[in-house]
Amino acid sequence: MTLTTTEFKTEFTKVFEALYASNIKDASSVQQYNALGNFIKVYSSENWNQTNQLYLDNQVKQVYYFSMEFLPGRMLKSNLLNLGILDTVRTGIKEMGLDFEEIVGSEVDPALGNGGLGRLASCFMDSIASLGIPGNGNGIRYRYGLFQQKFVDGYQVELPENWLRNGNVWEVRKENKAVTVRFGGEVYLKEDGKNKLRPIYSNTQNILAVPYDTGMIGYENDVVNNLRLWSAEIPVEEEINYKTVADREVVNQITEVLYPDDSNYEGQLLRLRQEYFFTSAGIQSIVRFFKKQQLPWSEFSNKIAIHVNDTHPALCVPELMRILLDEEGLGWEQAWNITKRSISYTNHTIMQEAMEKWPVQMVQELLPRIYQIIEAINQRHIDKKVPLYGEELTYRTTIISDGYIKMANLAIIGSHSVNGVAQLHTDILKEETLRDFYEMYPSKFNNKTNGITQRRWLHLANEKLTHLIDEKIGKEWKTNPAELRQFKAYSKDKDTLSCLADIKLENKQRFAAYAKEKYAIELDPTALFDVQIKRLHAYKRQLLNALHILDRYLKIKDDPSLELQPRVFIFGAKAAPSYIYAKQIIKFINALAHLINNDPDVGDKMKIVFVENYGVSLAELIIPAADISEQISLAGKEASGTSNMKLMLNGALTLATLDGANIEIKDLVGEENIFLFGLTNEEVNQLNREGTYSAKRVLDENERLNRVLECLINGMIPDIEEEGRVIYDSLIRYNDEYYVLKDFESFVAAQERADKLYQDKEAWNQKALINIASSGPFSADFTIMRYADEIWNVKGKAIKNRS
Ligand code: 26Y
Repeated sequence: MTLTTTEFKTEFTKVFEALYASNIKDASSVQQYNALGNFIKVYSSENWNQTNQLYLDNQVKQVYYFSMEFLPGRMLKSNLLNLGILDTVRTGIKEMGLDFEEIVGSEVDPALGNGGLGRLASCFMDSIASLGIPGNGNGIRYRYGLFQQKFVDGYQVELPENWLRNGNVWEVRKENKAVTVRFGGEVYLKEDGKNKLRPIYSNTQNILAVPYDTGMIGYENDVVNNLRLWSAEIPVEEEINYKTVADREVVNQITEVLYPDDSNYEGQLLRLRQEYFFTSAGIQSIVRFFKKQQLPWSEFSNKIAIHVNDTHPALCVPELMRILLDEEGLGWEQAWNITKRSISYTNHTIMQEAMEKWPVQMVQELLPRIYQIIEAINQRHIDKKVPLYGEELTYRTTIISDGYIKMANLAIIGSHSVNGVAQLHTDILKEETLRDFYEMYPSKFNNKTNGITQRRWLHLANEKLTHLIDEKIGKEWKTNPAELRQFKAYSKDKDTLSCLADIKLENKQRFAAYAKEKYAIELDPTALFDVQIKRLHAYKRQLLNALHILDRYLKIKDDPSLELQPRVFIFGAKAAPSYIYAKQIIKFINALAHLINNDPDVGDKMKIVFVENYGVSLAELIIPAADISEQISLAGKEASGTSNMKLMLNGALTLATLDGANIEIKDLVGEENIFLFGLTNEEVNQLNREGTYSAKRVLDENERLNRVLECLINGMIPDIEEEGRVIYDSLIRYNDEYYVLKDFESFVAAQERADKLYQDKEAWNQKALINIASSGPFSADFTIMRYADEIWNVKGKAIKNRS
């Protein structure tokens, strides 16, 4: 299918007029965006339909990626790119006298996730479609996305994110595909006359799950897969039972808000409801689809792969069992084999507080039949494993213990594959966090290092760099990212290096213009741009970054004539609303920013920009402008990280601990092209084992650090009396759980190495180029190929020359 500019203009105008019955030039940019979205939907609908039909006709194996979070980002431009009509449409829009970027910018960025895990799910959707793999996303259509973050007096304030305020052009409501999800009530098992026990339910609350489908358009391959998000509604026949607003609220609530917390425990019951809601709806629709094909049950796991993105959808295990046992009448062994063979699980964190567990009583009351099944799975696990592994080990792996249901245990026992998201993370899972399971099921464990889609994170976010690469090495890298390594040949080419520098400067100017407009902060685009963008967590150590900034500030105050490499420090981070300490760090950094940005002694030597409401769209603005990528988590804590990959792909140099995927970045670029610092995972483990670490001693031995910490409590930074004290105490009184002080000196030394290198522009640009050229292996296309081959056993469309 080719589309000329003239055809586009004609078709687009038609769509617009049909929608708004008015003149396009008078329309608002939201209306223009809506019309363009509709045009794209129509343009791609044939492929969407055909893809579906093709999968059905050929009875191909399909993947279902279950995720509580998706962070797709704005979709207009990426859909145009993948359809191969970005340039045509852009030109057409321009010729019509409209502003393309303004139209693009009027799309609301759907924040249906918290952070890394949700964005990963969306990168995966892009790669699955682009590889022509028959794949589907399954999640929740939250009425409100992750809160909008505002700063008021430097404090984070959360506002509701009404992302559907202008409607959503991409989705298609499919009420004909709705299913019923059952909660609560009582259940008992009754002989059905055919020697089978069937459950009898009473007093259940039945909720209608209505799917909204969104096309996931593959890159120039005519494939359109499906992302299915479920919304909770009152079934029409039950309207009569909902007499009060409060009654109705209980139902609406299920898909009302994204659980805004990726660290702590809150609103447990609601979250459990959400998890069962989208899991049950998804599994029901899979089984319905499978039955339509009239294949024997033995074919189920040859046709269907169900992937659970962390434990949030782990109820897939008992739900599939329930349907197979209760509704389809299969025996336990057969149902169990089907379940295990179909389901696979990714772990994304080793942080104990993010390991999901539900009180037994809560599950019993909310999901009585599911509870019975979990109990039976647990009992069979014990009966089978005790003779093989003994009681002690087996009881450490049970699903139910101490009055809780452990979701990771359920996911591991009920699946055939368990993977971590970077090599170190997988090693830690095997050796520490999930060690007992590794002993029991060594062959289930495997690593799948995360990846990112180069289409969004380079092609769209950094078009100038894309053109430069195209010009030098051709376009092959777009479908085979390994080809990016060809770019290395230009690492000594002065012309290329200077183009690279110009592009970086332009991207920095673009960010500077944003900072000026939004925050009235003047930035010098020739300064070094230092970027840390990720959720706010103690283990990610934004605090370490801030202490280094404070240290520099003191140096300037001591000697205002000091020659320092000018720097712009950019932060983007949301804190979970209930995570008080994280919010205190935000306040501290904002107060520090205020002090430094307004101190005439500092001038252009240092500026701090803490952007509000960091998300996918802001990442697209910030990442291309970065010189340094801060990846400074305490070693062993960050499962993988993915901003590290995006920043590297855009030519930032990584300043990092040996944590998560940073280690793999180091292996690819070589130690001379990365700034490493800090404790290693082994060293952290050793310190933890010895238990002799004393933050106070580190402080006593380091005069410079001592001065920095004093500033937290001596009033030098206005308006942080409480926060400064709490942070100080976390470091000294509570002995610095994340070894911020221990790593301080080596962090500062790494920063000094970075400053020094930045003086030598050519050397710096060379390293930037090597980083770009080495980032191919982090393409999500490769990650997905490995999932497809090694876990899901699904095939993509014939893809040329990928290695
Ligand atoms: C239990 C619930 C509160 C919860 C909700 C969300 C627990 C965890 C999460 C999200 C975790 C997450 O985003 N983890 C990140 O996953 C990325 C993708 O694998 C990793 O790159 C990153 O290191 C990890 O922190």
